[in-house]
This record gives sequence, C-alpha cells and structure tokens, in this order.
Amino acid sequence: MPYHKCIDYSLYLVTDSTLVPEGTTLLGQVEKALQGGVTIVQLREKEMDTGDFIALALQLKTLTQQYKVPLIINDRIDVALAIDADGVHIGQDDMPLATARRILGHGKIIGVSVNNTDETKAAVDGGADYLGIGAVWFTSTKALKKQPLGVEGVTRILASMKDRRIPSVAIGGINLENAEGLLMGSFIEDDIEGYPQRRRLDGLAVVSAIIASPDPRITCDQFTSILAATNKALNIANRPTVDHVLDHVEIAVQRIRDQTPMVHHITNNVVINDNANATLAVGASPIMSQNRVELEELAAVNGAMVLNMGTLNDIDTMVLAAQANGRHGNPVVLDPVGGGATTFRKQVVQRFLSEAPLTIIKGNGGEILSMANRGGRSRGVDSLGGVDEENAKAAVEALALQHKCIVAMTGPVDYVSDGRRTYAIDNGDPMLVNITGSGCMVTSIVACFAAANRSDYLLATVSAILMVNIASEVAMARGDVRGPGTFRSALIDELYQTSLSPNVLRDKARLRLL
Ligand code: 3NM
Ligand code: MG
Repeated sequence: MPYHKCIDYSLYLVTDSTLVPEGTTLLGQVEKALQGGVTIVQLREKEMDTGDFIALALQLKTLTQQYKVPLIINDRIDVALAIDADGVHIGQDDMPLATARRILGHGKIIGVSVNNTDETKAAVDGGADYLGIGAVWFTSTKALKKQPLGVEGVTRILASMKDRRIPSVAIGGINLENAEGLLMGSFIEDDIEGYPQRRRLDGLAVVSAIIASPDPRITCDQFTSILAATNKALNIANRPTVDHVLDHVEIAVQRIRDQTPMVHHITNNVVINDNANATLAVGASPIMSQNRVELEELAAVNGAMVLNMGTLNDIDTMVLAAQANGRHGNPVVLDPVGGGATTFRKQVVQRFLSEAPLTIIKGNGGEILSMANRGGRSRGVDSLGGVDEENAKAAVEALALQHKCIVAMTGPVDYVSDGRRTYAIDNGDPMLVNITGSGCMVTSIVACFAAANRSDYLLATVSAILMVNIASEVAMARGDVRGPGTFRSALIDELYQTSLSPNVLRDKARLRLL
C-alpha cells in the first residue's frame, strides 16, 4: 500500500491540449516542460476519441521515457493498459479504486483525487499510491463541483493522514505567485513516537500555468527553484547527496533500535538462522513463518517483509503475504535469489513483479542483470563477481524506473537506485563471499531499515548496505577472525555493536553518488 513506490512527485504536470498557445503543440509544450524539470506527467484529455487518445499517449510516452519521467493517464484505464503507461489518475466519479487496482495490479501507480478527509481515508485505506488534493483555488481549467480548499483545507487533509501517510500533490489554480505560500503554509511538524514527523506536500500539480505558458521550460525552471527554496527553508534535502546520507544513517539505525519493527521473512532454508540473528542484532524482531493461516495477522504488525526466493516452497503463500503486508503499509523487499538461473525462476520473478507490491528489490549482479535483460548469469545462487559500473548503473536505474521501486545490486561494489539517483558503495570485506547467505543477510538488514525509515526508502537501503559492509570490515579488523566460520560470528557481533555515527561514517564510508 502506501509509499511502496518511489516516485518524484515534486513538479507534476497535468496536460490539457485545449490550453496550448497558438503556434505550439501539446507535445512541444510538454517537451519544454520536461527540459525545465517536470518530474511526472499526467495526460488528461476529456474530449478525445479513443484512437486519437492512444496515438497521443504513445507519442507522449516516447517523450517521457527519454526524460525518465513516469506517465500517468487520467481516468482511462483502457488507454493506460493499451500503451503500458506507468499508472492512472482517478477522480471520485471515475472507476472505483479497488477495481482499478484489480485491473492494473501492483506494478502500476494509481492516484486518486480527494477533496476532504473522508475521501482521503478511503483512498489511503484502499491502497492509492498518491493523492491529488484539490482544488486549492478557483481555476478556469476545470469546472469545480465543490468549494476550493485553500491552504488551510489542504493542511487539514495532510494532517488527517496520521501514521499512514501517502505522497500527496495539490492541484487547482497553482501558479508561480502562490506556490511558495502553499508549500510553506501547508507544512506541519509534529511528534510521532518521539520523532519529529514532517508532513508536507510532495508536489505541485499544475495545468494552465505550465501548459499555457509562452515558455514552459522557463516556467518549470522557476517552479523548480521555488520547490528547492522551500525545501531549503524547511531543512529538507533537495537531491540527496553523500553528505545527506552520512548525516542520516545514525538516526536510521537508532530508529530500528527504538521501534523494534517486526520483519517477517519467507526466506530460504539455508539462511534462515543467520537472517534471524542478523535481524535481531540490528534491533529488529524476526519472524520466519511460512504458514498461510497467520500471515494476515503478522502483516498487521508494524514492520516489513522479506520475500526471498531461494527456496520456493509455496509461491502462493509468498504472494499472499506480500499483498497482506502491502495492504497494511509495510514495505516488501524481494531478494530474487537465483532469479535468472532457470526458466521457472524467471517466471516466478515475473509473478512477484506483477502480483506483489514491492518496495525494494535486492539481488546480486547476475540476478539484477538478468531481470534487466542485460545479460547476467546466475550459477546456482551465488554471485559471479564484478560487473562493470556503466552496466550496473544502467540496470538498476532501468529496473527501478520500470518497477517503481528501489533496486539494489550487491557485489564487490554495491549499487542502489531509485531510477533517478544511483549510489555506489565501495565498502565490504572480500571475506563476505566466503559465507553462504551474506547477500540474503543484506536483504534482511535492508528490510529492518525500511521498516523503521518509511519516509525515504532510498536512504534506508543505502544505510543498510553501508552498515553490513562496514560491519564486515570492522569484523575483519578485530584480528580474531581465522576464516569463514569465525567471520560469520564476528559479523553478527559487529552488526550488534556497530554504531554508525557521522564521524565513524566519514572515516569509513566509501559512498559515491553516480
Ligand atoms: N483537477 P490549473 S483542479 C485537473 O480539484 C484538475 O481535482 C482539479 O488546473 C481537482 O492548474 C484541476 O490550470 C485543474 O488551475 C487545475
Ligand atoms: Mg476524472
């Protein structure tokens, strides 16, 4: 459910072909807007025939793909399916959310328009990926059925989403003059479980101010500057940097230790004990149940789920468990163990991708390259050494964009991407490859971090991988490790001990933003 997809909603363009200035085209205007930094596009055509709509949508898809930006179709699920768009946006009078989800599956984005707290609750509970909150102000782009919300109404809706928050954009009458006031005015800071929680709009959805602009590129540059300036004023990192990660890893670890999230594993028989011990060592609570009867109850507990396909005993139960966790807002981490090794495993990966709400995919080089159709061999379940950086980056970015989740590829260098930003981690002792299941252990730790750090799954994943890798270096540096057996114990010790303060990290972390 909430927040499992990783999408940048900050500058959300909604199209309207009736508003383009004389002498310009919709595609031309959208391309300029993409050059100016639009992060997501919704094709909204209220009057167009289906054939024309599909033709236009296909052209737009070619364009948005060039800019690595998702394309959402307004209302028309048939058109979204026809062109394999990234998702749909539905209004309160359109197809019901549950029906749309059944048709589109979990791999697609579904946004819902809301105007009050009841609609908001229904959309969040129903598994929407994001909200369009509106209308903020009067607009000549659309005939409004209800009074505009104003900044105060938007704030009320944001505040109503307590701990179950999903990304939200505001829409209706937004322009360069009022954007900053809306972003700043709707920001809320309060305390949930001892941590400051910041609730704010994740983006601005704009029609006429961009589409009717004489130069959408300049207009979007200006919106982007406003978004950056408000982020700065609110002390929110604009584009996560290496420093941002290093400053936040310690609190990310502390959150696990404070919250003790439950991490439900359906993992393989080889690593089950080590995964449980590693989970405990970082401060989370492991449960290794494979029984279908209790999966719904387990999913209702705050935590995360590991879906490790090393031993595929009961795939249906794995899918059901992932769906139950998704419904309850828990992140789901897929480890596609041996994913490229056999035809059967390739099919199972495809099934998980379409039926399970995945938050993070964490595999080794062979598995991730194979999923991205960039070669990649799996020999049994072990990894096959180094992958060149260009290929690795391309694979994690493509998969993250395609499946709208975080993708991590582990190996001598680890790569983590949300599709737009990719980190490389050069840490990790070579001894890690001499114990079985060290990759599966990373997946467990990723799930622990994701469970306790839901507002930033990219940061959670990078933090987790840094932690295991640095713990492996510290373990080897102790001097009492004589081989894989003692290393295995030392690694679990160091996961338990390691405190990743910014100072320690600055000393040890070898993290690069590619
Ligand atoms: N939906 P402009 S308001 C498409 O309230 C749309 O749900 C709204 O256009 C809602 O940015 C709107 O030109 C139009 O004001 C917004
Ligand atoms: Mg509609």
